[in-house]
Amino acid sequence: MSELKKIRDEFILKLNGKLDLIELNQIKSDLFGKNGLISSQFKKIATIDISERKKFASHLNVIKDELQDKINLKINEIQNTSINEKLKKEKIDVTLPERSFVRGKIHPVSQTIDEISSIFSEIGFSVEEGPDVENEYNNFTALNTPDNHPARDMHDTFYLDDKRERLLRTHTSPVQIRTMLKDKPPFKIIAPGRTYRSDSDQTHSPMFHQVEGLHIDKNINMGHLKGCLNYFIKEFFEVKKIKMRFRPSHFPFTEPSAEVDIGYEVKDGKIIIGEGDQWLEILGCGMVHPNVLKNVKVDPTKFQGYAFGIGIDRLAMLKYGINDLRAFFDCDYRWLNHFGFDPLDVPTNYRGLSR
Ligand code: 2NM
Repeated sequence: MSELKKIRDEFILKLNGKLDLIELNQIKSDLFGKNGLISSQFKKIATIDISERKKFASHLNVIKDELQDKINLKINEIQNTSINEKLKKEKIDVTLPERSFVRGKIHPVSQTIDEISSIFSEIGFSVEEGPDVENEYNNFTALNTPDNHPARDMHDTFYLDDKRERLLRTHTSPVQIRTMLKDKPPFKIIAPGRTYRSDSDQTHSPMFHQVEGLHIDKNINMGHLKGCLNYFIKEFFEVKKIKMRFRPSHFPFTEPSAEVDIGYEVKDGKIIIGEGDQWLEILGCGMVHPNVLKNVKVDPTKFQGYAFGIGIDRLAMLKYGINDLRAFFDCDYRWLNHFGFDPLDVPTNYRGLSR
């Protein structure tokens, strides 16, 4: 029997036995590896007498193919068996109910801040933010609020140290101060965010939300302020017409100052904004006091403008029919599920601002 036939018979016999993947790979390398039996036979071809060479080479090729095919077949068999065993073990029961999951909701205050930001961005305001922990200068002094002003009282402000240097901001005006100190006029910004006052009852929470606006340029007057607020209120409440009145008021940081009321009526127990003869106070505003501009190195003979402050929580309650302020901050999941917004829902007055 030729040497080739001996190799062939020996390995066919081996390959007919029960083998695992490791044993098969061993056989593969014994035959076809660098110094494998078949590989060595190929190297031998050149040394064989020319008359025998062709016959030997073709015989070798046939045996090589046979062994290779046999090994591949075996590998396939093993792989199929293991897949079939897996399939048998891991049956999928398509009749099982789906796994439940909970999707979060957007808090009405977050939703309202997004809406307000997008309304103001439409008319050229950009959004600025600042820290909740402020210093006394940014929160009071720069804003023309003298040392003895009632707003500085212990009962109102949360101070963070005995020297009263650090405090929780009582409004977002310090953001406007920071912006005016770091940039040059003109300014057209809004500052939404958390604010803090030591006040807690049915209608006051010690933490609440405000958005303040500031527009400083050459020749900005109260007409611009009225136009801006009128546009905002109509957009926010999604009404075509609004009744609005300015009442004289006082803030240390504006002169003149005003409070703005909007007209409403109650129909079938629901508040309707823009009609009726009832008045609802919704914001404070005025022309920025020259002292404030001087404090932030803006020349009040060249630049002037208006500012306003709006309470966000109450606006959200009005728009979305929520009647208890405290529920906003209870973190009651059932409440949020009811009053919250779907993260993937596009609000009716969506303007392309992304969260
Ligand atoms: C209000 C009412 C009136 C106000 C003023 C400023 C600043 F920094 F520019 F001086 N920011 N916000 C302002 C003016 C706030 O809230 C009721």
